[in-house]
Amino acid sequence: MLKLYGGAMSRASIVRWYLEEMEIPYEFVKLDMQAGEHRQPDFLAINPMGKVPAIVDGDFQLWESGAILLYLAEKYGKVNHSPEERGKISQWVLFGNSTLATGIFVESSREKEMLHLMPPLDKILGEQPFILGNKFSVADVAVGSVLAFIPMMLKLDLSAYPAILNYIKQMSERPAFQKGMGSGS
Ligand SMILES: N[C@@H](CCC(=O)N[C@@H](CS)C(=O)NCC(=O)O)C(=O)O
Repeated sequence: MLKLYGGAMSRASIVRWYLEEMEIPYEFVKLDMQAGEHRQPDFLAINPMGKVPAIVDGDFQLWESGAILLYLAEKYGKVNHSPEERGKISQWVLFGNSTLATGIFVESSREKEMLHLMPPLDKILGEQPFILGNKFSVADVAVGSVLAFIPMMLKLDLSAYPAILNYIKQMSERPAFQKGMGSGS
C-alpha cells in the first residue's frame, strides 16, 4: 500500500486531501517532527532534504507536494491528458505550490503580492466553479489547499474577494477535504 509520510500540521495534509478524493488506499506515517524524526537516516533515505510530505509507492519514492500531486493524478487519474492539458494542470499546481504559497506565506511581501494575485484569482473563480473550469481536478487541491490555509492559519481579511471566499467554502465542504486537510497532518 502507498505510504504517505507527514507530521503534525504539515503539507502532507494537501496530499492526503487528494488521496482521499481519488480513493487511493494509503497508510499515513506520522513522523514526530518535534523530535526530529524527519532528520533521521530512515526518513532521509526517502527524502534526503528531510522534508515532508514524501510518498513511497511500491519501489518508487517521491517528495515535494506538487510533484506528488502530479504523479498521483497521472498514475491514478485514469485520464489521458494532451500535452496542452498537462501543461495547464502543471501550471496551476506549480502556481499553488510556489507563486501563490510564497505570495501568501512570506509576510514581508504578502500585502503587495496578494494585491497582484488575488484579484485575477477572484475573477476566474467568479466565472467558473473550479480552477480548470467545470470539473474538480488536482489543480483545485494545489490551489485550494493554499487558499484554505488563509482562514485556517492566517485569518486574513478576504472580504474583498467574495468568489475566493465562496471557493474556499465549497472546497472545505468536500468530505475528502475534511478527511485530508482536517486530519491535522
Ligand atoms: N515545497 C515543499 C515544502 C516542504 C516543507 O517545507 N515541509 C515542511 C513541513 S510543512 C517540513 O518538512 N519542514 C521540516 C524542516 O524543514 O525541518 C513541499 O511542498 O513539499
